Amino acid sequence: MEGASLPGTARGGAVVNHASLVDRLRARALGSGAALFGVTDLVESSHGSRLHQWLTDGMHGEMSYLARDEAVERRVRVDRTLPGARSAVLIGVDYATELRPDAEVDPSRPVIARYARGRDYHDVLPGILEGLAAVIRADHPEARHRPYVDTGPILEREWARDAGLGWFGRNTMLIHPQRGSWFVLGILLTDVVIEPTGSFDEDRCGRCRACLDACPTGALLGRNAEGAPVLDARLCISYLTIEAKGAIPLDLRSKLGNRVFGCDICQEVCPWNERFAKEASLPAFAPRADLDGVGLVELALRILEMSEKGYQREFADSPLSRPRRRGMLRNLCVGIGNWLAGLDGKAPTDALDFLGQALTDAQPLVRAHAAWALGQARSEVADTLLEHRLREETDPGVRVEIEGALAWT
Ligand code: B12
Ligand code: SF4
Ligand code: SF4
Repeated sequence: MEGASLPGTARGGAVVNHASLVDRLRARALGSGAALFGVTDLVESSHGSRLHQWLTDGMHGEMSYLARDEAVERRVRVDRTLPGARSAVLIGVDYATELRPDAEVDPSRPVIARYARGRDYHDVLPGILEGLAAVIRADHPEARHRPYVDTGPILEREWARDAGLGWFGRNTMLIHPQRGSWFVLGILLTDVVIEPTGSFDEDRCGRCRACLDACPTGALLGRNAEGAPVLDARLCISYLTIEAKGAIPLDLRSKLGNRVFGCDICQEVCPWNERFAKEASLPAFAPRADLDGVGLVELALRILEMSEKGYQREFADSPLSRPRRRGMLRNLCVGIGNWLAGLDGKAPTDALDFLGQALTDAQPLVRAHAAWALGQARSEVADTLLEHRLREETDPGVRVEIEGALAWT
């Protein structure tokens, strides 16, 4: 936590000026663009059983990388990742450049989660953590370190809570009382003992339930008997648009609205963000110019014309690369379908043109979601496109989508 300096201490016979190390680490972190800083001891996770239960309940969906035995063990026991690990230095970096809610945004425009509007934080935070490692190395040349920014099985939020960076909100986000939750986390494991800065033990959600009420899909299930916030990732728009590889379940598509990458709703409504959030200071998080003010159809057409290689090149330094071209087109088709559903059969020509082209894309996933979107248009032109395609379509899954889309007539 942004906080006080601590007295020097003696450990293992050697007197080390921890106070000054913590102070220098804090100064380096804050000077490099972090908003929050803290240090914690590394003990076995006290919430390992919660992680096991979440996985046993299948709430991680297709994110099998979370459930592998080795990954679970390493999440609970950090010394499996860095033998002899004793301390963790945590940073929180603000990323939001737009603090107002997105709700009023025009439904013909895509909403992309705030963390993904600029450069990928996975590429930005490691540099700050390497700088912190250099500060430790100046005192302890033999020290071993391991920086992580979602890059390994680490319970980042739990260690961040233990380092004083905030509490687990009902939306499962780590929230800091002077910052809200628009920050991402990075962690540096080290085998050097550094004096901890103190954990954040309160729950400041009080009786508020704003995030639970606002979540469009019911993914937030409230706190369990132990007080841990529970999220069913399979229902979360963030999971559906970024992590899920296959079709978006039919009953959830309309709930996505125009959120085509990630979701910020449960943070937008949080009073701690309304009151305390601050804009990102790092220029890396400035929104990409090519996404600024772009329409759903314009962006979808641009991506449709790219190959997968071209898409990866275009979004190389952006989180948008993760769902790949086909996942992003899937999401855009759903966004366009939801927009068209609100137009009473008056679908604009460019939207129908795009969906007609997407209906012949090489990827069945794209064709399937284009078919669904055409069904939302409720227009003769859309039906003609669907009927033509049905004559040629050979993929059974896409045929089912086309038949479903035509079923309204
Ligand atoms: C998998 C994952 C997801 C999944 C699942 C999210 C989830 N809530 O579990 C999906 C794809 C849905 C997702 C979405 C998002 N994510 Co994400 N995600 C992760 C990841 C990689 C692992 C999280 C995990 O292990 N979940 C499993 C659950 C069981 O663990 P947990 O959430 O840490 O929960 C702990 C508590 O339940 C606690 N606990 C247990 N018992 C008790 C008891 C009490 C009393 C208390 C208080 C707590 C407690 O123990 C658990 C384990 O330590 C982390 C990075 C990381 N390595 O940690 C990023 C991370 C959590 N994500 C992050 C972000 C920014 C997002 C999004 C905002 C992105 C977006 N805009 O779309 C959304 C937010 C959705 C939401 N409301 O959570 C940030 C969060 C930063 C913050 N301020 O909290 C992280 C930390 C990445 C980072 N490096 O910054 N994410
Ligand atoms: S990110 Fe969106 S869908 Fe996921 S829990 Fe929050 S409000 Fe619900
Ligand atoms: S919206 Fe309310 S309940 Fe949800 S995390 Fe914020 S303070 Fe907690």
